[in-house]
Amino acid sequence: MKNRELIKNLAAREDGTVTVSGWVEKVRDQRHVQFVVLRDETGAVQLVNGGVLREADPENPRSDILLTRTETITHLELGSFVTVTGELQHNERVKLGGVEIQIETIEVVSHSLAETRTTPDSHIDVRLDWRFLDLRRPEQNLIFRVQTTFEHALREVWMNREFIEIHTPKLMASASESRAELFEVDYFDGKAYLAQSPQFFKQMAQAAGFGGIFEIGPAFRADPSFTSRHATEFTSVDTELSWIESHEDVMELHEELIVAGLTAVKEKHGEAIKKAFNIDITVPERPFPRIPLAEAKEIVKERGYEVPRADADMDPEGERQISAYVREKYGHDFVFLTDYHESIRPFYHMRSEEDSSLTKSYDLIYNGTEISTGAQREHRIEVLEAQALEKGMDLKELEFYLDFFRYGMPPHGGFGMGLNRVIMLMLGQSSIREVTYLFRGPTRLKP
Ligand code: AMO
Repeated sequence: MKNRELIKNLAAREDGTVTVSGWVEKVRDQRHVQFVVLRDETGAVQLVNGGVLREADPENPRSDILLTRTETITHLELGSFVTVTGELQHNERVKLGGVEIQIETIEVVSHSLAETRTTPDSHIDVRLDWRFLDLRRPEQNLIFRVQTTFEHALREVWMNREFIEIHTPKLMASASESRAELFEVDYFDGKAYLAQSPQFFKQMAQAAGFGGIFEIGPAFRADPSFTSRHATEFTSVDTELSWIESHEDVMELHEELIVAGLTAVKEKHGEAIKKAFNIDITVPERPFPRIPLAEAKEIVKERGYEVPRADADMDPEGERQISAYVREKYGHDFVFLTDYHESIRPFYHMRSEEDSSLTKSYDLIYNGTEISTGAQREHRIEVLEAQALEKGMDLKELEFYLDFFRYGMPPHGGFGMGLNRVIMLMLGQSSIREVTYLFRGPTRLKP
């Protein structure tokens, strides 16, 4: 609509006739005056019908118009989409933005059913069943604006570095991560697998001579768990670059991206985030603290928590504990855990020159939860094959991937980061369900 005014722009506009469109958030139908709160994607405004007429008045030439308008408002269902034209008036006493609109005409463009399907206090499953209604809340809208800003800031870093954006296939012939979390689908006369990560294909871009690349796209994991941080489909932020000397180069790029993302979010949405979630966005100092995994486990143990298996990755409580330590000691929300034992890392991670039982890899922990895994990759085909065999992998199935390394491959590395987890932790949300547009889990495929 050409003359439609966005609600956020009303306060800065002069008094006069305006047209706004949105959905009905509240109606107060009093004897002599009616109030409607109308919300659009940018804000909410109070509409006033001062010309209430409850029954026809032959003395009043505008009787029909006033009566119809009054009845329309009396019967307005919450959630209906309407277009209103009226007189914008600045009025400091109006709490909602200091303006109100005296309604001249109101057109119900699309009616809502009258039932309340979900409220902010409804159970999360009810809210997800009615996700489109749940998302009408301004805090929910803010989450996705923040995500948009964050992604945009990352893209700017990649663009400045002249990285290439790639879109890798999500149908694959083999697993790229643990087979345990693999979705298998019928594919004509055979089987295909949903991509768990663009891992192999971002490495292919290195063999293709692309140098720096990135992708933001879906990843699928057949993970049956119901935790607050697992989804069966999530958005993976991936990057890979050539000619690195070690995983340290990957961590530096990672820091640059995180700092750019949080700076942009703070600048653009800092105030709104404070108001909606009572969270102060902090832009982290570089370099982020780095702690070898073995040392991190010791630190956590000294704090009274022992990670159950000595040869395993940090568990969630261990991650919370090490984050608490880093916050106390360095005042930092992020920590890189480094030097993972090869037994808990995939075959494609490069091993350390000093200690071949360790990998040149890291996990990034943010506010107590892992958001990322990164590494220098093994680019020497003989070593890569040996590592794959050691892990019991089928070289035949990996043949297409191993070929990438047989015709020249520069040293390279990269990381994968769960976008939904980053946004959840940034905005202090209790679950990945809150920050995923449409969550997918073991028992949720709808809507
Ligand atoms: P990894 O398996 O650690 O590494 O995954 C990278 C990041 O993806 C996110 N993530 C998930 N988010 C939501 N639900 C899930 N089920 C889920 N699984 C993973 C996490 C995790 O840190 N190829 C490597 C990355 C690399 O080395 O480049 C990989 O996939 O935030």
